Amino acid sequence: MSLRSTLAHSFKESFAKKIALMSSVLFFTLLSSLNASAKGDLTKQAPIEVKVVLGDKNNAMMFSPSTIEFETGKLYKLVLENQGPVKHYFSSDGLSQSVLTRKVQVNDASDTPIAEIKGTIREIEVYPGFQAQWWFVPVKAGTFHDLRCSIKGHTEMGMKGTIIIK
Ligand SMILES: [Cu+2]
Repeated sequence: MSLRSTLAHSFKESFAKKIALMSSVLFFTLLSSLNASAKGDLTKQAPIEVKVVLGDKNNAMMFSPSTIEFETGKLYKLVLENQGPVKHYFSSDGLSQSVLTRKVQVNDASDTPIAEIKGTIREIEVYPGFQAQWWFVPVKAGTFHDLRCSIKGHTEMGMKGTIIIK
């Protein structure tokens, strides 16, 4: 090999090495930015399940528990289960204005999802013997004494509660 071709060869080699290095740097930068966006998406966490029972078999007008606590930045799957013989609402303006809703999910009797509702939710009506799931991330702290069932007379008979977001 002449000196010129040796130089050309080593130049080619180092150029190829540089390209390989640059593309692996690019690849890892891309990978870590993908990771960062997955970590940054608060709606993609494993949900914390919280269950609230509406009414009971003796037709008591209550939420159980009637004080419900959440923390900002965590994903919740709030399961609203109506155990009473009449329909009930779960309604809190304070909660609805302090969360980012991912979805409301309704499952059939075999627990297969049959509907997902997306958008801002203000209140949810649950029929006797059924449940609905409200998936949300609280984004604002506060204490709200406005949880109630908005069916005529139910709030007055005790169907009310408090929501605390820390
Ligand atoms: Cu009610």
